[in-house]
Amino acid sequence: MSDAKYTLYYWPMAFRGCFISYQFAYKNEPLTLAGTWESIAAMNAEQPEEQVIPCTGPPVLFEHETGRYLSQTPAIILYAAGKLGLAPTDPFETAMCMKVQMDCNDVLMEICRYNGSTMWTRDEWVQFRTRRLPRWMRVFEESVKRGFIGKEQVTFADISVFALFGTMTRCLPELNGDLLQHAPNVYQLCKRMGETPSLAKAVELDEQRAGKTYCGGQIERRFGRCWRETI
Ligand SMILES: N[C@@H](CCC(=O)N[C@@H](CS)C(=O)NCC(=O)O)C(=O)O
Repeated sequence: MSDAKYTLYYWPMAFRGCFISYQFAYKNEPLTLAGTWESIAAMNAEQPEEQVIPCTGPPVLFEHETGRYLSQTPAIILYAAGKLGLAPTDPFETAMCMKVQMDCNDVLMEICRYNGSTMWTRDEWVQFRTRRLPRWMRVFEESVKRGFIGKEQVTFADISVFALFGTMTRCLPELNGDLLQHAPNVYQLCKRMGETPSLAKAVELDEQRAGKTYCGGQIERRFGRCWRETI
């Protein structure tokens, strides 16, 4: 029987769920990963009034001891970071980590086009890749330079940045060069984090579980087409 104190409900891929699972993994804290394509689709189809926590989509964290559920990635990370010792003690520094984490969340929303509400066209993808994404990368690069992330004491923000760009470049390796060009310090940070044995193991499990699936569904298939047409 697992000695995990928490269960994470998410699609069987890394995308947004790994922002949470990597926090646990980094600290070698067991976490049960739950969710199949069918069960998460069923969870999303439930009415808010009948859901364990009213939300539009996972990740959802379940705390075994208290029977409580929490949704929204930043809220889950903030809560878990407190439990795992990954949040700074100074409230302003914690808020700064949240700023970085929510920057990551914004990038995810942009890259998955607000959960596939519109599909990438070749031109829009080229625009995004040549303008908006480099700007985002520079935002994170400047965050390293200003000491918000990448310090000796690893925080939930560092792990979030790894979850964002480590996963993005693992699943879409064509973007490795973009990250190296626009955010060399972020590239190095992700490399360092990825070499941590506990995180390396979690990434390997994600790779075994879902291969290089990035955000799943139709939007993922559209990515494939954008790549073929632009590279
Ligand atoms: N703001 C939420 C977004 C949650 C979210 O969009 N989840 C996706 C999976 S990555 C989903 O399944 N959404 C279904 C939907 O929005 O209908 C968070 O940060 O957790």
